[in-house]
Amino acid sequence: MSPIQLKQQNINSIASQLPCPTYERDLVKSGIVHIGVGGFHRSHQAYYIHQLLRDAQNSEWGICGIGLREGDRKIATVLKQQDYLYTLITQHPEGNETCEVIGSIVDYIFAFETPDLAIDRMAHADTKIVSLTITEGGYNFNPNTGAFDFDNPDIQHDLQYPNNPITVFGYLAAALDKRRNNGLAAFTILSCDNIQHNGAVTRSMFLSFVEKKNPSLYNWIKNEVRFPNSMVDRITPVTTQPSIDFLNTKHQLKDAWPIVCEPYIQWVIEDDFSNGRPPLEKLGVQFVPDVTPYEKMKIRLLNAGHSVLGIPGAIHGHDTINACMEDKIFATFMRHFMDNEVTPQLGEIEGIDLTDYKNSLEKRFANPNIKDGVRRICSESSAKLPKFLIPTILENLATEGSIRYGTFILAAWCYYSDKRMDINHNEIDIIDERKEELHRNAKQSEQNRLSFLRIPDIFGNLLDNKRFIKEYSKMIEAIYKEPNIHKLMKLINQDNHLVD
Ligand code: CS2
Repeated sequence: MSPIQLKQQNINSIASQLPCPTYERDLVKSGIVHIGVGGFHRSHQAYYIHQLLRDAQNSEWGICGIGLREGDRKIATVLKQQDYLYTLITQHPEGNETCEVIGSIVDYIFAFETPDLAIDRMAHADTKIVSLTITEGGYNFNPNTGAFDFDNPDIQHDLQYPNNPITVFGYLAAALDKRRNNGLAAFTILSCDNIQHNGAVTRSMFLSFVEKKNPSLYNWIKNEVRFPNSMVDRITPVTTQPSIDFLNTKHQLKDAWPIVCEPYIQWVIEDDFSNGRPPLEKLGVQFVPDVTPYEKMKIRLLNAGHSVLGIPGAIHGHDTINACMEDKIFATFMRHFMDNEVTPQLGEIEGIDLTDYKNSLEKRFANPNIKDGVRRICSESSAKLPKFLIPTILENLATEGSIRYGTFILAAWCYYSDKRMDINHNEIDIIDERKEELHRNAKQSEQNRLSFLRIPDIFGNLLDNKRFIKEYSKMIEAIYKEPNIHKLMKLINQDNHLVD
């Protein structure tokens, strides 16, 4: 049998192979507009909404995706060809998988080419929520000062041409201005990125932008728009050809961009919406008054834990996170980092047993069927580490806590940015907007041990701390003398600091 193209008109035939949407997708309204339809959005939020449409037959809360960047052209094309349908492949640790066709995305606008359509959709009466996954680096703030970066040329552009925006801030402002002029209620802005206080950060950045642009709109937004904080979680590796082939051969399905994910899924949100919300509590989403402790726990343990494995993993030549976890030295290092450097900074979290949480993270990281690439984990480390790892080091410096695991990762990151080569002399393919700048600074380390850290908007004021400098310098010296990552991690694990 030749494979069937994933498309709405073929749903009945596909349904004999795989679970498919049973709801009338034509009748579903886009109550949610989502900016940044990457793999994570499709394994997480779109999956929750799919279940809601399926189980609760609630047709108000479908999703219209929006792509702002040129790089979104591929997803725009693929989704359109497939009537916005895609397959979600959940990989269980035991080796089996479950597949389901997801139908909650009912439209997609490639705003890069048609900005007006995107603004109109956000300004439409049906739209109640605009949600975002624009990556940790997308919020346009200087982590050192916390201030909005007005020097960004795209922001300058959006201030000058409000009706033809480029950035997410320009789009949100244009759409909200339209709603206000049309007498419509504001939508909620829901950030789903891995940033602590993601809603509050979005609010403060967006208000700084709008204040410059339009003071009366600023007051309206300040009073009317809610920005709930949220914690999101589901490990979603980059889709690779074997997953596409698997659907083809095992299920006779032609899907150009399926999504692979782990079984674990979690979403914790503050119940603070401007204009209604979907009844996601029916699906296990937790609504809490304050999400901060959950966000902090997830970002500092899971996301930082990923980088703690991924950066030395790349130098050592491990390709995936599960390969890092199979390596006892790496697994021990990560657990020590979590126990000794993160846990003391977390305190009590209602309803959470931190030991269970860390044990479950170890299992999730070790899932051999997820094959989460170290390349993905290390991508955009310049945006991730200032949010995932450096705050832990700073808090431990302030409280006299242990810093050696976190500091070693920064030293390893310097070596990685400098040499771009693993210990077997294979090139490391670094994806990072700032990789050249990192490389320039890192490569002077042999002459000046601290050179890598002289990027204040990444490393903040770490350089002002003598204890940190001492520990970091020893680590740099050790790595450059003998880049035997294994040996060094083992020494650190054994409580042998590399520091006298
Ligand atoms: C990862 C996240 O890219 C990363 O650094 O830690 O994408 C992670 O897989 C998700 O946040 C899981 O919820």
